[in-house]
Amino acid sequence: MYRKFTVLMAAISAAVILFGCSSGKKELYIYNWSDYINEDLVKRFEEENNCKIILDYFDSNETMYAKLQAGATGYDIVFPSGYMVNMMAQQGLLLKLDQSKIPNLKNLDEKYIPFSMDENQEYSVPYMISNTGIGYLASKAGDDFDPSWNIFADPRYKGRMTMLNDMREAIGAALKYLGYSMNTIKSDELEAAKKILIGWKRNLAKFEADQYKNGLVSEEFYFSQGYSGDVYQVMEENEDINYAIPKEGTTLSSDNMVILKGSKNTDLAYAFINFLLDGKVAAENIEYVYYLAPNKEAYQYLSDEIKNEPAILMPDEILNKCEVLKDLGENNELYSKIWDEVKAAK
Ligand code: N2P
Repeated sequence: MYRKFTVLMAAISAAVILFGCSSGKKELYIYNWSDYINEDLVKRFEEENNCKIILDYFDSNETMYAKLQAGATGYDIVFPSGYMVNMMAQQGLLLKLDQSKIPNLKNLDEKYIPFSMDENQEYSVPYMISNTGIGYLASKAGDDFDPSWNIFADPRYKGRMTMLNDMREAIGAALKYLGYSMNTIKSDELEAAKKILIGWKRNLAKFEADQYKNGLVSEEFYFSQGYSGDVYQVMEENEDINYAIPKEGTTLSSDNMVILKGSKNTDLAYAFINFLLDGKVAAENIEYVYYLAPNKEAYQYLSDEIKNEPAILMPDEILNKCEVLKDLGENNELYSKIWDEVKAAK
C-alpha cells in the first residue's frame, strides 16, 4: 500500500514538473488593471491553446511596480502605462521583445505609437489608449456644468466626490487646473499643485481607483476622477452617469503589454499578445472595455455607438488637450514626496 502511494506521488510530481501544473495545462500569469480585458477572449485563448490563464489585478502603476519590486515573481505579462515601461525597462525587469513572434504588430495604428514611450516596441506593445476625466451624475451637476478639475473644490459636494488613488493622476489634475504640465519638475508649480490638491482632498470621500464605479452607480458619489472606459462601463447600470474631459485638459495613457524577464512561458506570452492584436479580437475587446485598442484592423468591426464616442475614438481637439505622463527619472521622487504630504494632510 505504502509503496503504491509513493510510486503514485512520484508520477504526479513528474507530471507537475513536465507540464507546469497539476492539470497538465500550460499556465500564463497575467497582471493587469482591473476591468481592462474582455474575459470571454481570455477563455477563447485558453480553449484554443489548451492552457490556463491566471489573472491578477492592480489599480495603479505604482501599486504594480511596488509589488514587483517587493519580489513578486511568477507573472508573465504585465500592462504598464508608457512612463512605467521606461522605469521597468531601466530596472532590467523586461524581456527585450522578439518581434518575429508577434506578426500582428503590423495591425498597430501608427497614429497612436508616439503616445507609447517605446516607439519601436523594443520592450512593450501598445494595448489600449485611455484618458482620465470626471465621471458624474448629470442630475447633480445640473445643465450648466462646465467640466473643470476645480469641481473638487465645491463644498456643496463634500463627501460625495472621489479622486484616483494614483499620485501622477491626482497631482496631474491639480497641475493641469493651474495650467501647468503634468510632467513639471519645477518646485513652485508642484508646491502650488500640492496646496490645491490638499484643498480638494478636504471635500473628497477618499482617494480610490476601483470602487468609485459602483459608488457612481449607487449614487453615493456624484463626481469621481476616473478612467474613460471604466466610467463608460458603468453607464449601462445607471443612465444618470456621464463622463467629461475637463476643459483644462487631462492625461492620455498608452497602456502596454510587456513580458517580464522571469517569464517561464514566453512562447505562450507572445501568442497571447499576438492574439490580442488580431483585428477582430481587438474590436471585441474595445466593445467590452470601452477603451481604444490602437489597432487599424479593428476599427472596421466597431459599432457606431463606439465609433461616435469622442472619449474613445478621440477627435484631435480632445487629443490636443491631453498630455502623456513621462518617466521623470530621479525627479519621480518629487511626486512621491508631495503625494505623501497630501496623504498626511488633515
Ligand atoms: C482600467 C484602467 C486603465 C486605465 N480599469 C489606466 N490608464
